[in-house]
Amino acid sequence: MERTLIIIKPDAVERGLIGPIITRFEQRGLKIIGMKMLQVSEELARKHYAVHEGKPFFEPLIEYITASPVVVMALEGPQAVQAARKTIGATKPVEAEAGSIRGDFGMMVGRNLVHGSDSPENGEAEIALWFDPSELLSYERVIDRWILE
Ligand code: DAT
Ligand code: MG
Repeated sequence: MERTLIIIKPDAVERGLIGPIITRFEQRGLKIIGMKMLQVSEELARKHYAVHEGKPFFEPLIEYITASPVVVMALEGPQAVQAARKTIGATKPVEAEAGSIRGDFGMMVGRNLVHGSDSPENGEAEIALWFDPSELLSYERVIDRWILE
């Protein structure tokens, strides 16, 4: 089983899209094993996006992700990273497939609604950055045998 970190970003929260976005992941069959709403500190934002430090869009990115509350989720499933990124769509919403979250709700790269980890290793590292172990749950869903073979 793989785990991935999802962030429902400030634009999605402000636009009232928390529910529809969570629904996409739920309907896909990904299991929510942690979820909370928080105001992101500048320190956490800089840590989360450290790989982009120095790029021209870095400071606007930090401003964006700290501008209003976010909802973060830890999701679990087979190939959860790839499944979630397909559900999210390409980084630039105009290039994202229709049917993906960014392809259905977004227009601009700096307002692209959702974050999803880009590898299983980063999924684990990002979940460790955003969640305390006590905030993560292990449970069986009775529907799992109808989602997972
Ligand atoms: P993703 O969020 O699809 O994983 P990423 O990790 O390459 O994309 O970049 C993180 C965020 O940084 C992305 O969601 C939006 C912003 N970003 C990336 N490339 C950008 C660019 N060329 N111009 C402006 N913002 C960019
Ligand atoms: Mg990324």
